[in-house]
Amino acid sequence: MLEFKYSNVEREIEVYGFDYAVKSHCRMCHGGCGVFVYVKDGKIAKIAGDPDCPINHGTLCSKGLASAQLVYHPDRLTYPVKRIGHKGSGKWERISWDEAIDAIAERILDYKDKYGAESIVFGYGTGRENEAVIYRIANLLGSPNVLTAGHFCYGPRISSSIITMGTNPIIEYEGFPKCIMMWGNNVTISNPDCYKGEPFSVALDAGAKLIVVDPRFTKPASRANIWLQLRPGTDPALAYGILNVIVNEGLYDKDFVENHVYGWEPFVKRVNEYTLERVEEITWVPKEKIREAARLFATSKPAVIQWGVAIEQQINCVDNDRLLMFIMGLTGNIDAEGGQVLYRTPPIVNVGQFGAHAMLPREQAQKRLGGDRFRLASRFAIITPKVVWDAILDEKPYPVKMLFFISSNPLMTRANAKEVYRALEKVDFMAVSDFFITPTAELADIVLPAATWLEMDYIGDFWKRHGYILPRRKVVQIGECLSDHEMLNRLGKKIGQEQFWWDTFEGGLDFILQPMGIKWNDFNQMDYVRGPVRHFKYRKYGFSTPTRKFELCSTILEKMGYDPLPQHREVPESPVSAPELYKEYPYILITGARQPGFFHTENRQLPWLRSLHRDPIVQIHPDAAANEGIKEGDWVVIESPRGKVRQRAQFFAGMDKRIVSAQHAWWFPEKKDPGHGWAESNINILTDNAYEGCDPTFGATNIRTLLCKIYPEKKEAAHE
Ligand SMILES: Nc1nc2c(c(=O)[nH]1)N[C@H]1C(S)=C(S)[C@@H](COP(=O)(O)OP(=O)(O)OC[C@H]3O[C@@H](n4cnc5c(=O)[nH]c(N)nc54)[C@H](O)[C@@H]3O)O[C@H]1N2
Ligand SMILES: Nc1nc2c(c(=O)[nH]1)N[C@H]1C(S)=C(S)[C@@H](COP(=O)(O)OP(=O)(O)OC[C@H]3O[C@@H](n4cnc5c(=O)[nH]c(N)nc54)[C@H](O)[C@@H]3O)O[C@H]1N2
Ligand code: SF4
Ligand SMILES: [Mo]
Repeated sequence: MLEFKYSNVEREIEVYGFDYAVKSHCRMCHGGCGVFVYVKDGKIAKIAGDPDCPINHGTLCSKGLASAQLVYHPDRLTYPVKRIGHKGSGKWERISWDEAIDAIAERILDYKDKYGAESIVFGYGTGRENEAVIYRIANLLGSPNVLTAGHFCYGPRISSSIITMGTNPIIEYEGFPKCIMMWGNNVTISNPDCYKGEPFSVALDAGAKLIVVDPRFTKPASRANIWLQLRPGTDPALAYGILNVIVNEGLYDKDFVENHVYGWEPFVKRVNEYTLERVEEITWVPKEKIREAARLFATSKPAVIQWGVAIEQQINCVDNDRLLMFIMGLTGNIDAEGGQVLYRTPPIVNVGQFGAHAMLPREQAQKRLGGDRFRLASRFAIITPKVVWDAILDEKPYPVKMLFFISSNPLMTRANAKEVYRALEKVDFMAVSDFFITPTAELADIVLPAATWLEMDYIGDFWKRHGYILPRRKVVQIGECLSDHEMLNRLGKKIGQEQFWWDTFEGGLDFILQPMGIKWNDFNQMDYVRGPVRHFKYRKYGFSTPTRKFELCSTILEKMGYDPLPQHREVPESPVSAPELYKEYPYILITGARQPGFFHTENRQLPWLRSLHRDPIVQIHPDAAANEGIKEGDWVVIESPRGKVRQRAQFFAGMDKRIVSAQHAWWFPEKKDPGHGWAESNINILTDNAYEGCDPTFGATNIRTLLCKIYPEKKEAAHE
């Protein structure tokens, strides 16, 4: 049995009278933190951090600590339901699992027969460790359309790293980087993907220098040696400014450039187009500061970039990602100790292989919605949501008849929410798998009750790039809830895919582990497994790209007909690109800075976490607020050309007066009508998804940088 090495688990059990503890890994966010789950009388009594876990070293965030409030929440859906009234009526009837799976299977087979498998769209949100099963069922069915958050989150980072250097470089914090550049990220709140805030904080405490690139004075910015307070959406220009200094002052790694990069000359030419004077004008960052930051970063070894999603939710998405990788590469930090390592996972069936991408017939892949336009995204099986809404609303290029969302709340989280609503209202049939009947689920025909991370066995983190896999262990069973893996395992067998699924999903876990020569029952006895860690592999093997080099000029993008070098594009709605609109909407709106207790639309029902954030908050500079007649705490209206919503004003002097920063994903589960207030404060009513505003290669929507006006709600009432 597992040992509880340095922790005081046995003592806790004795002193507090728990019955036993289960060692597992949290997944209230993207997951990874090691936990002990204490059980008393068959119920989860307490969750605590596992000091032996190399991911979190015993630390946990508020969400992890509050997990039991999710598991036992009285509003949770604990059995399958079907809608009995009209869409949005809020009237549901209990059905059995067999009825639910049969009804969904019947619809799938019927639409496939009449309109082709492409008329069925599977969807999920951010990484919930179910993407491998979702792609598997879709690919085996022949549908090329899986709608994820991947167009504007993580997908671009992974894809652009693959085309540049073969895989995604991850910071080796245990190698103690000497300088950290935190770019559009706030890791101590967000703990995203492969990262947790704790190792970052430990590296800072150990003396690492810090450069923060953020329009807002965040907590990390308050600890920074240099804060680059850029105009939102101008990241590529700023990155080019930094590269300009690195190239022209000869601060780059000469061996790396001579032997390992592709496209150096055209790249240098492009770099020289971005003079520091031009960059200062575009970005609002003084050129001296850019120079200082470039020198600090390039002369500290090792140095790393802790990058975030802010740079991906813009028109420059993929080019932003690539430029940051160029800074890492040219300063010699790729695959260096304490730099950004191209980790290997243990030998397992990876997400792509499990997802059965190779089994999607070519002619079906060619039907992928938006595939002609967003060619890089399509190569990685990713689509932008608007193509789905268009296919439902206009039936172009062909009709989409069925949606199956498994762990997503797109009405709240995708751009142009009013259009999303119209599409969800119109679609012929929709199934949803979730913990609650969310505003999106209210528009479904069938809702399936999903199991939380405490209710399933799973191989945690096997989709990540840090090289670890972590056993997640089932602690309790709630009602009839099933993991997404188990429910899709059942559904797959009903739609002609019998030979590709298992008796129970434990067979799927065995399949993933097969290359290691072990089964789930063996892995279940382990703490974790990590792939081999080796540095500078490219010196021996080259990079895993078409040229075997680190590609500054992307041969893959060039072949697809794109500019092979990154460029700065002005975001479509900005004071520069839309001066007339700016007169009417005189603030730059940024959205979505993460809040500790929530995970997008999640956790607003959980008492501990809601008590951290009671109302939706928009930050405004006190001078701007004075101009608009707004007092701190007022409910205000934020309005863009697409609509308006209400949030409460919080004064924040740590950003330019021309910027306001609004929270995203707000709905009100405490409102018991079927809308649950989805349109009141949902900032995505204001965001845009027009094709012209999307990243041309990936279809990322511009949800971070828009124009808006803001005024007291009282003023609005007086006008009406
Ligand atoms: N304006 C604006 N919009 C944004 C962002 C922003 O910064 N600004 N950020 C965007 C980003 S980066 C992302 S990734 C998307 C996220 O978008 P989504 O993933 O759609 O957002 P969530 O609210 O996390 O929705 C997840 C839903 O799945 C349920 N759920 C959680 N875990 C599971 C599970 O294991 N199984 C099942 N079946 N259900 C589960 C939850 O209850 C919740 O209802 O939002 C984006 N939207
Ligand atoms: N608690 C919590 N944790 C989460 C999530 C959550 O909802 N809640 N969501 C998860 C998901 S799916 C994701 S993708 C990650 C994202 O997590 P992070 O990558 O850390 O992103 P954010 O906190 O959204 O934004 C980071 C910073 O970007 C800044 N920013 C805004 N616009 C710009 C810009 O144009 N340029 C630059 N350089 N900076 C800008 C904001 O001011 C903010 O401080 O967090 C994950 N973790
Ligand atoms: S950071 Fe994520 S994995 Fe860690 S405790 Fe918080 S919610 Fe759980
Ligand atoms: Mo995300």
